[in-house]
Amino acid sequence: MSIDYNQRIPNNVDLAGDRALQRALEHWQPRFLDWWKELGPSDFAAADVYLRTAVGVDAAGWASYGRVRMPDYRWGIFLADAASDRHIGFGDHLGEPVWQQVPGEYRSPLRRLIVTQGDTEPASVEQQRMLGHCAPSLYDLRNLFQINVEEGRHLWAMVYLLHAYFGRDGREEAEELLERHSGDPDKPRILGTFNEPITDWLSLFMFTYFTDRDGKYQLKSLAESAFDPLARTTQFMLTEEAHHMFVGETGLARVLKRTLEVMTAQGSDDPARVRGAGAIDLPTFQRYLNFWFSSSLDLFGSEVSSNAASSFASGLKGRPDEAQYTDHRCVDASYELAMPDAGGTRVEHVLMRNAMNEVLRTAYVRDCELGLKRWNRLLERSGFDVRVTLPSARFNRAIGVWSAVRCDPSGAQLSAKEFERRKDEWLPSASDRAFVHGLMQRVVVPGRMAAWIAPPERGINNLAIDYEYVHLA
Ligand code: BYC
Ligand code: FE
Ligand code: FE
Repeated sequence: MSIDYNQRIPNNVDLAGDRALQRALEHWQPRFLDWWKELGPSDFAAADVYLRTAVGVDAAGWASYGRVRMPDYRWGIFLADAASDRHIGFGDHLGEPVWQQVPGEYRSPLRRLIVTQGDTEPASVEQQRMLGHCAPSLYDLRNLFQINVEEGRHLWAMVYLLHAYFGRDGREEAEELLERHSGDPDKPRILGTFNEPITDWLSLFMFTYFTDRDGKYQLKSLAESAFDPLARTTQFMLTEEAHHMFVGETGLARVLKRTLEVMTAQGSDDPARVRGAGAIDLPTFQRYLNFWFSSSLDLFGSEVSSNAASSFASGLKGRPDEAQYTDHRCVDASYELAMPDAGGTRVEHVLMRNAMNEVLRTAYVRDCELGLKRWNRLLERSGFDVRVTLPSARFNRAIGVWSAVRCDPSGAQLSAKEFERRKDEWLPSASDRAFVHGLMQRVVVPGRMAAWIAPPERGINNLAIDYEYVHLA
């Protein structure tokens, strides 16, 4: 079904055919807009932004570009086309037809998954709301706003499911998605990373590389869901997600490129001299990476989780690309897990179903490594010996078995006191943050870049890099 843009809420779910649902969502719409005005991008409401909007869910329609003011963006409900004759691909219901309604016994865990997913979307917009004021270029400013409007749409995607399939509870949850706020001491967002402040662009690029990538893995596992409307909506969200991770990967590559230019010109990788030239030194880059990677690892939940086991068993949440596996039930399969034990480790065999969070996390780590390989090729070519690395998954964890002990980035355990003493070597210190903040100067001349970042290799949608991607009012 094509997207109907003549409706107040653009959609491809025949919203007009269900008056009660349409009214309920039209009632929620002004609340969303109020939230956007209050907690979306600070200022810039009058700016014309070169944005991508979906006009169809197929390859031809999902990326249509034009100039839009953000408050006029057409947030809507877009589901990937239904696959005919889709069957459940994993768990106890393997091979049964997928569900178009929520089975009563799974209502509450399914709602919890949808609410948790939905909560992250507006959280990220809240986290990023001040960044427009210190964007390193108009190109980057546009990318930030593109991500922000799409995360707003991802909230719509989950709110649609809550309204359409969860009755009164769903409507209440939809209200609460606008009432919790990132970093709010009384009503914080659900997951840890989404309460961390993002007030500089190095953090934004780390977040879009590492945290949006958690989004990719979670969405991919929800795209396998037996609940077909959830599978279809997350499938379409994944097409938008690719750009968010692109911004992270290329943003970080551009930071490194600029740093390497400075290091080459000076013939030295001395952090103080790199900083003196207005670029981000590699140790600081590595500490930001350590922070956002370890925080994002927590988003997968505990290594051993009965929630994860029942989500898999009941067909609510599968594994990314479930078709790659041969055993889709995982009834007897086990998983070897290294646990901390008296300063060392011991291996425990746990049921595969209970280890699903760890299965996802491991796939995620492998995906994260690809970017590091590319960045390290830049470092290699520059002739310097330094490399960037992913810290051990045991480092700086707040969730799961490794949260009980302190480890250094190599994974070696140390005392809490020792960790405290050395943590500024491994995580951004107050002075790192002050330095990075000091670099964040706004650049608004088309084609110009802040001194700490190299220009992108190409513009958006084949436009020039010096195209005026945002026309400031
Ligand atoms: N922080 O059995 P456990 C995205 C809680 S990102 C705080 O270990 P479970 C995006 C957990 O909620 C993708 N709390 O874990 C990216 C539970 O609490 P309750 C977001 C945490 O349930 C960038 C308790 O600990 N999508 O889209 O197996 C920009 C014990 O739970 C954390 C999803 O996450 C944490 N890090 O798995 C914009 C998918 N981790 O219920 C957007 C939906 C765990 O006992 N969510 N807890 O009070 C899920 O699949 C699961 O809820 C989780 C946790 C994987 C998050
Ligand atoms: Fe999202
Ligand atoms: Fe995203």
